[in-house]
Amino acid sequence: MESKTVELRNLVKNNSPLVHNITNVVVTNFTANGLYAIGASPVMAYAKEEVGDMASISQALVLNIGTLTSTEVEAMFIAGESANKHGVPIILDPVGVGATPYRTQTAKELLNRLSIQVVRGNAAEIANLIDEQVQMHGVDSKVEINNLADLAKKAANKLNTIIVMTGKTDLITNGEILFEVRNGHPMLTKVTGTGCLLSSVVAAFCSQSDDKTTACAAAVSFYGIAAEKAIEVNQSKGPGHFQMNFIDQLYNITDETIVNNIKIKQTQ
Ligand code: ATP
Ligand code: TZP
Ligand code: MG
Ligand code: MG
Repeated sequence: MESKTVELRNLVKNNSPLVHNITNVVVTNFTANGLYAIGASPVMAYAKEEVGDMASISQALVLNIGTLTSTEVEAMFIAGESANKHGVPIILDPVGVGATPYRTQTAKELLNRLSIQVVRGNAAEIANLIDEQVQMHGVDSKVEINNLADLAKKAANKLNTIIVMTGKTDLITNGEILFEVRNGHPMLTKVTGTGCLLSSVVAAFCSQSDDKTTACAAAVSFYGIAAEKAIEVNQSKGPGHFQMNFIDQLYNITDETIVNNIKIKQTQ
């Protein structure tokens, strides 16, 4: 996985894939800056009059329901249908699914009506998508869930998509093979939007490979290594400096650092 991760990171950097994000109002700027830092080209477009055109010229589409409104949901379906028609991969971030019925119903409807290649969320969000009810604390998952690998595989099979289930250990599965990624740092949980930005980084990596399960694992590991390195230069200053240093590491991280720090294991 070392060479694959390095290769995909450099493909993103050299090809600057256009990533169309329909995302939430909390994380828009952080997501755009994070995508620039890895060498991708971000675009945020929400108007129903243009999202179909924008999705059609993009290399990946991210649908993030973090601050969804009915107008935005309408735009997500138009963009999603266009992406499907033009072979553009779709990554869904089901932020807060399980917190309110509207979020849960909307995410399920997106999965039913569109062909979605990857769902990236925390364990509670993934569980709630397949009706294994788990309590949500707003947009955060607060409950320990046992048998995370079984849950991820079940969700992948039931929803017919790749599942990227993040937390202390990240699990990536297409329902058959399963990768465990142990990179990352708890400080990522102290900065809003680190999950959302990861979904967009996953989108950028997926745009560069037909083997999307491997691309997801590579993206998640690369992202976690950047967090580990940001802590090393953070000098215990806290989340504010971490956020800044993390963006810098997404930009600066070397091939050698990736090779020396990668923690991906294929366990199934
Ligand atoms: P939540 O709302 O539950 O925080 P999220 O959408 O923000 O979910 P996370 O699961 O926090 O998504 O994942 C975002 C990033 O943070 C991932 O790279 C993940 O590996 C990392 N991460 C989350 N928790 C930890 C942890 N305890 N230790 C190390 N890395 C973590
Ligand atoms: N409220 C609605 S969306 C959002 C908040 C705080 C951002 C969630 O970001 P993440 O990446 O899931 O922590
Ligand atoms: Mg988080
Ligand atoms: Mg999230």
